[in-house]
Amino acid sequence: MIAQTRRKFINFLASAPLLLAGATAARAGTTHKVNISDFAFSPANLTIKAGDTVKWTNRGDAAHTADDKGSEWKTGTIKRGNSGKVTFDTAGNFNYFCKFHPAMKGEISVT
Ligand SMILES: [Cu+2]
Repeated sequence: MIAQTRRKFINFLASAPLLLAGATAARAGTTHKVNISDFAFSPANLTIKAGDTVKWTNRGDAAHTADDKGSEWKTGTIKRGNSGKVTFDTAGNFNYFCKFHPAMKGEISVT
């Protein structure tokens, strides 16, 4: 009897990580691509859902960044051929720019 109860408890423990993994997978969002080329973000305006990720890829020669105007997030320097990612967990409107070339601007709307 005791052994049986113990086995049930062990089975419960074994299933817990699977339940957690399932919950995480259900929330996994889409990854949206933004290209950086000719000193511009393309697309410059993007509407995504909370939980989604934006991936910026630098297709040009100069290094760039995507920095939130409100300083809530930034990609760090993205060199030629490299990418930077940000996951947006909450709804909001984010204007961003390149810290090296402030005339480069974009907007992410998280719904
Ligand atoms: Cu730039």
